[in-house]
Amino acid sequence: MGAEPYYGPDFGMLESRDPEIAQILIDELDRVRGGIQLIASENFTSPAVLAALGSTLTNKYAEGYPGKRYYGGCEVVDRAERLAVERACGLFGAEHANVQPHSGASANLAAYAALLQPGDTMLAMALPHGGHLTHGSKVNFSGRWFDVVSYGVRRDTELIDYDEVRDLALRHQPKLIVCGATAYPRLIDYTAFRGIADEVGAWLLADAAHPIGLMAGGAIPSAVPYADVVTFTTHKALRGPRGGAILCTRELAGKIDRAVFPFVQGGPLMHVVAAKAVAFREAASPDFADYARRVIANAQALAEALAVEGMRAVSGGTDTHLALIDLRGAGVTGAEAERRCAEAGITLNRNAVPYDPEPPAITSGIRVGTPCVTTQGMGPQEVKEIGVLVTRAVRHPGSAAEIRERVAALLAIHRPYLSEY
Ligand code: DSN
Repeated sequence: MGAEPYYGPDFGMLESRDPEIAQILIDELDRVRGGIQLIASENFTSPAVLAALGSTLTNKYAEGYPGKRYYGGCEVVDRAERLAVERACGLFGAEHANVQPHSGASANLAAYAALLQPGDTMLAMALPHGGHLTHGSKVNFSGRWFDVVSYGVRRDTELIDYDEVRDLALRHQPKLIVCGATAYPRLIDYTAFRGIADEVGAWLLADAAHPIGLMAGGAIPSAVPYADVVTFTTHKALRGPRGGAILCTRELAGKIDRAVFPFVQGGPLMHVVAAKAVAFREAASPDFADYARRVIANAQALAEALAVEGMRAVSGGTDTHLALIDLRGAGVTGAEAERRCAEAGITLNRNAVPYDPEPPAITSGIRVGTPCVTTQGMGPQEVKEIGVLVTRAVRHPGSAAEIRERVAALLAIHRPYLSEY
């Protein structure tokens, strides 16, 4: 193509002032551009998002909220936060948004702080079945501070067992029910969760970090009309800066805001807040709606291509941006598959499959996602080829060099961060 890589705003300045760090930026972008990125929780932000991130807004202390700050001189950054909040509410049809959480984990911590007291019972999806650390893992604050009851997926269908969720809710009477996952390829039935939460008088929190971009693009049903609180990250399929956010009902707005600041966080990262506003605006465009639909079509094409090659998708496929592949039939662990794919120029992560006999550091599965390759402009045809390459890399480690050549051929046409981006 002959186009130069785009290393970010003011890169020339960085190169002259700090060549060591500039070299790290070059090496990282070269790494990304030199392989296929299938990590389901990653994406390539736009240059506009990068420009907001690399801006002087990083300098400003703005503890508090627009119009109610604990520092002077916040009148300009207030405009950025108000826009971010307004755009988030408009994009998702939410009554209230808090755009300050630094991450998905701090968004969840704040949401729990708003709704629970230490020792209260919450019901959430088990990490080994696709949940998240902050959904009650013993090694996380959520598992240490709350009485956590976990639900999972059925052994036969590998789908959430809503009967089990209801039984557990009736038996344990949780104050909070959490729905949402990091490695669940199917749609979540928010109507069913709402019904169960109402039956036991629990709050319903949807952790939509993974599917939020698909919801923003209207490609899957939104959790917002059903959940009291929706937490999410802005950097996955949504394609914004690394960070978190919370949507909630008007009724919970004050509690959520006080939980984010001053309970969980101090000063917000105003450059990130501005970058979130940019991403929300981008996600409201018809192009983004088309992108969200293509992400799912690509994930389905990838899961099908892997299945044709004998690599089974958990639950038989996907409705979203990711597929979870069970490698037990292939006789390779997730850790080994991750390593073999990396050698062949394909980046993905090992992941536990439901009822996994292997420990979390090894696992019996891999998770593959299509937000990155779709941003690069790849479609089902290219993605099917990627499925063949993943299978070959996993099954035939000796063929890494040959696979790298095919990866390079795909990337020659679909390379991220070109100068004409
Ligand atoms: N680490 C994220 C993921 O990869 O799914 C979730 O926090």
